Amino acid sequence: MNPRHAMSSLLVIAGTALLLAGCGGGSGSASGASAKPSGSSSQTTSTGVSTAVKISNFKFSPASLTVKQGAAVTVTNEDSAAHTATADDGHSFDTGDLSQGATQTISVSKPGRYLYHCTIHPFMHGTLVVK
Ligand SMILES: [Cu+2]
Repeated sequence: MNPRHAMSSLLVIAGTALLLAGCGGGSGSASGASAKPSGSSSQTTSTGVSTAVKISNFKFSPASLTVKQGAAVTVTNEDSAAHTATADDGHSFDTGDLSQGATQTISVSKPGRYLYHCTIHPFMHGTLVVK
């Protein structure tokens, strides 16, 4: 193998690297995206903030719940009758029919004030505020 040949290809590589670095201009910290291996670190919210809605006696409790955007809200039906928690707008979230003791998790990523109801008992209303 010709050593000069090897050297020149090294130079080419170095030159390319310089060009790439030169193009970055200014804020060169963009490449700091760390690819963490997904796994073990499932974060549990230990802040004691309630992100659960219970349905009992044909009422949502609490009637109004404020959560952070994307937070998981657990809806549990404690009545013997089936209920749903369905966004009034018809698409933001819907637990579907929850039979007694059934639980469904919903989450809303867009901030806003969401009114919801039970499709089986339209007089049941609740509010979910997403911040
Ligand atoms: Cu209901």
